[in-house]
Amino acid sequence: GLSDDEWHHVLGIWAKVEPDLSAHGQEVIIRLFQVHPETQERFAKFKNLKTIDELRSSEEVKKHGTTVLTALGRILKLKNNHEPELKPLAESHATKHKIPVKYLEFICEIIVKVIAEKHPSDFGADSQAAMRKALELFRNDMASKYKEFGFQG
Ligand code: BLA
Repeated sequence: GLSDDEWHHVLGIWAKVEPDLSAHGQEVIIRLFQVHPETQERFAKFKNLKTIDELRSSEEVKKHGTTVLTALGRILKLKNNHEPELKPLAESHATKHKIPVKYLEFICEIIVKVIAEKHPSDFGADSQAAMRKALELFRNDMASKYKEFGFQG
């Protein structure tokens, strides 16, 4: 797990993200699809969006970005005790969406980059390191739950 000090960093920067969660979420999803186009293929509902303009003007993309960051925020706020929140997410991702752990790594890296771009003066080295650690904890626990649900990830 993370120390109290590390969680303090994580939740401090998250408080800066939250007032504009949907803009952050939209940017994360669009960036994910641009940098790793194979991830877009996982979404039946986004397969028709071919250009950056189509992605930018899609309310559905914005909505999914908000869903993702809302879920992540709830998990982060539970700190080291995120299991009750994580379990249903791991189940849907293992059995229904079948999202490889590699893709979780992709999106976590992009989340750090997007926050760094939008909050250059509030997301220093210590905060970034703490956020990376929190996201690694999230991914590792998703990966072990995946196995419980019979998905090798
Ligand atoms: C759906 N993803 C969801 C849902 C939530 C998240 C809460 C809706 C409820 C559910 O189906 O369980 C949460 N998604 C997250 C979180 C992250 C995220 C917390 O990306 C990352 C921090 N899911 C992934 C990744 C992909 C993904 C990396 O974690 C794609 C590469 C896909 N999530 C995915 C898909 C759906 C989904 C395909 C269903 C979308 C739909 O059809 O509505």
